[in-house]
Amino acid sequence: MKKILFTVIYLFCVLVNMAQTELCSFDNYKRINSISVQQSEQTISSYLQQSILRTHLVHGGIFKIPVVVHVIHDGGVENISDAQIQSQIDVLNEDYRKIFGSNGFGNGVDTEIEFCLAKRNPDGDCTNGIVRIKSPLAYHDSYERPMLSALSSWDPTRYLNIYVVKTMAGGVLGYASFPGGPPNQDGVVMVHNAFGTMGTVTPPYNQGRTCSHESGHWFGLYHTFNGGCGVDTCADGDLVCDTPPVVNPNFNCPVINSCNNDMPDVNDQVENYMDYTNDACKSMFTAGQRDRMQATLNTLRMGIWQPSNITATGCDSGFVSPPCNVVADFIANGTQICINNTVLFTNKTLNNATSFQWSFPGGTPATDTLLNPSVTYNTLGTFDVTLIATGALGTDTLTLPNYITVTPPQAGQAIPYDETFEQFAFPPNGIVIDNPDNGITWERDTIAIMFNGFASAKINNLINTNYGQSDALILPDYDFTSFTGTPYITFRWAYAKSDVNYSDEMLVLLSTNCGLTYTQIFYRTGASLATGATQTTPYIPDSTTVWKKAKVNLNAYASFINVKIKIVNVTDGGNNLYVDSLHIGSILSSGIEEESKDEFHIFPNPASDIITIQSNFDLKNAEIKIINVLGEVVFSQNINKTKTATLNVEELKSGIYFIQLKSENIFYTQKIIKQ
Ligand SMILES: [Ca+2]
Ligand SMILES: [Ca+2]
Ligand SMILES: [Ca+2]
Ligand SMILES: [Ca+2]
Ligand SMILES: [Zn+2]
Repeated sequence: MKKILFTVIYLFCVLVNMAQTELCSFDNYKRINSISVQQSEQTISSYLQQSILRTHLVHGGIFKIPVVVHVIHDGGVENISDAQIQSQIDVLNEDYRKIFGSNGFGNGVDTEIEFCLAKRNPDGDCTNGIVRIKSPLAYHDSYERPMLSALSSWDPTRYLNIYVVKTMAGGVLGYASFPGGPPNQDGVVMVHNAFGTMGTVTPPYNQGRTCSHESGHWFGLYHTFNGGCGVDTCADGDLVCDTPPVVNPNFNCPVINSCNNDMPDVNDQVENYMDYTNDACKSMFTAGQRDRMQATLNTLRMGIWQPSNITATGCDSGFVSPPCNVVADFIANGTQICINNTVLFTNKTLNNATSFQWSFPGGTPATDTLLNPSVTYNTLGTFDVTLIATGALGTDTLTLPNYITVTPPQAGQAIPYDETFEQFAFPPNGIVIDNPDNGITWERDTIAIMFNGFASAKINNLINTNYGQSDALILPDYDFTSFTGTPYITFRWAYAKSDVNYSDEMLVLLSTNCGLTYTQIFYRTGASLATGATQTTPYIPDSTTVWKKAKVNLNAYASFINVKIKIVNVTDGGNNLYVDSLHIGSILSSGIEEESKDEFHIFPNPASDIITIQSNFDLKNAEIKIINVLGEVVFSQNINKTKTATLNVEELKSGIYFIQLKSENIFYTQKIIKQ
């Protein structure tokens, strides 16, 4: 197939952000998981205080860490070779063991930690410790971290899970979890071109040190610049006494003395793996860092290095790996579905299978040989799925009995639908609240000046510390088929931020396949969400005029008898978000409500070559993706600080696509037809 070429032409002047980017988003993880990090910190610190002997003497040997590498790719060069993965494991061992003659032989210490690609999986099957999965999650954003674990994860108390992805949002090279954090986020995520020392790696992050850095976080280390200079060189900063304090991340490989509160006052330790300097600059962990990591291994990560686990994972020195037969494995994106919908199967077969034979009783197609097939179920019932995988040594068969259940969709209620939150009962009118953490959630408010009447729905983000948590107003299911006219969803909202740097988010999600997948139809955060000035006190709308109007055309869903819609708040500890005057139906033509101008124009549609995207907002750190009907990303391009961009889709196959525009302040999807 001919290679698809795309160009992005900026019609407006593009300001290039010259500031150094964040290379590792661990500090974002730390902020979001601040409570569990504090708890783990207490465990690590108290172990270090109580331990009179050096912790590694308590253990008296080498801490071996079984590793599984999940390569989450999109079929391109990011599906890196076994040799590139092994080159990263080799660097980890050189750096953590301070191997003589290697790049890791700097001024630091031997941490007595060793890494081993697992030779047995959690079921005891033979493996090379590498899982390869083709998935849209190859384009990674840190909020999708639990989805990576749901796709592929080996028991994190027994394996260090390392994910290698194609791209990471914001140009980040990697990040890691802290010990004792949420199990579905445990491990390290790395971009493929900073992983290992060969193949796809690109300078100056081509010597495997990003992974040495990220696994340092996983063992309980902070950045050397954590908390800036601080006052006390032991109790502040990275809580390691023998790393000199550093005020800001260092890039490249400078000679610099950024803090003068250390005694004696020495230069920043730019050679330390836990700074942001280039790979060639980095060569050491200190004794204090070794002790912190070993404290973690003696407390929060006790199980992983126990001899029984080392034997079970095949990482004991006496174990000789035989050639491994394939191990068939797969996962579906949904198993309880409505009739006439399409299920995506993702192949997770281990050990380099060369061909696949699927069977889908009740599905279309009934058989397939693709890596990741999509199967439509037009028959009611409960159905098995079977995969026979073939490799060099033979075949393996996996049948999941009664895996897919197909039911008829239930007709929703007729529209129009209106809710003004005036009645005392909450949630009203068939609305259900989804509050996964059983903490702060949507409530009825009667204090603010409402857009309509005396009450609205509100969520208090100001006191919500469970950052990243979603709370949804799940609206009743609707039947759009009996409605004549163009259906819209409109509502009013009010919001103010509490901090210039952080903002909560509001999303509206819609499903036409009984909840199998949701499409984001509306998104606001930051400046595009705020209706009032940033304030650290509770935001209370003081007039009807501050309320902004959301309006989304739902005509694309007019033929569905079961339409699910939810309004979601994703908290970042910001401020109150209010929702009122919810309406699903025609646009009210009272003459009082002036419709806000549409904020995006993507034209022409249908298109044959050049598509223009115009926005009323400056698109900050935006990513444009073109996604096909299977959900596969066929194009992605970053733009920054521009209002207009053009794409050339000349060589794209004819058909239906979605253009997805995502930036710091906006999310927008539009269906386009390529002629
Ligand atoms: Ca220090
Ligand atoms: Ca200093
Ligand atoms: Ca109201
Ligand atoms: Ca909640
Ligand atoms: Zn880091």
